[in-house]
Amino acid sequence: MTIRMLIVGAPGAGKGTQAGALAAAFDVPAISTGDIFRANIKNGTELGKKVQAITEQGQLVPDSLTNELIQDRLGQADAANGFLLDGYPRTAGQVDFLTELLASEGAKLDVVIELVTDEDAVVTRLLKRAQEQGRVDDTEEVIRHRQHVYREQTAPILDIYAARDALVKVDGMGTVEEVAQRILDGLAAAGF
Ligand code: B4P
Repeated sequence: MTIRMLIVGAPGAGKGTQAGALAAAFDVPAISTGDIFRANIKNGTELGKKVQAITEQGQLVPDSLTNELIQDRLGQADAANGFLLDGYPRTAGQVDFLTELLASEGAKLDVVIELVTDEDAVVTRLLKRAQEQGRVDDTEEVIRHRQHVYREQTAPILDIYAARDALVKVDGMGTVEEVAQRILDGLAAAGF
């Protein structure tokens, strides 16, 4: 089965945490723009140099760079029969770009999974990750800013997908296993 999915949620909602197993369940690659940016920063690439300060401050990388990256990644062979995008699109401009990119190949998104979480509880999750992994954008100040950016720029795009009847909302609070099961149940109820 070909399936093109997105997983969307506020910072710390559990997107990256859920993406691997979910993608494996549908036999598609999980593609995380955040992971790709972090790998480029770590490897000191030209792209990494351009985005390092932006991501460390919790700002969004400009659409032009992010869209180009996604176009390249979705053009790779393993994405030909579907994918799970994690953390993209995050702006209305990215939604338009992705819609047009897929339409140019006669394709469209099948389903968008929204993880719904409590803002204060996810700050606690992210501060725990800061202790374990030392991610530089996981300080309380930067987390609060990322939440603000999410409310302003990313949350509104969910209305676009709701209007297309492609949105599955899932309660993202609880254990990782509980959330994973709710996602599978939500997808099954939507016919996937
Ligand atoms: P992301 O990498 O997408 O960062 P994130 O929102 O924190 O999500 P992540 O997937 O890492 O964490 P998760 O919620 O799974 O983006 C980082 C930055 O890259 C952005 O700020 C931006 O600068 C840039 N960027 C990325 N995409 C972009 C785009 N499209 N356009 C422009 N800029 C872009 O998990 C968080 C923590 O919670 C983990 O420690 C996890 O263990 C824990 N957790 C998860 N589920 C849990 C549960 N059920 N219970 C307890 N803990 C849980």
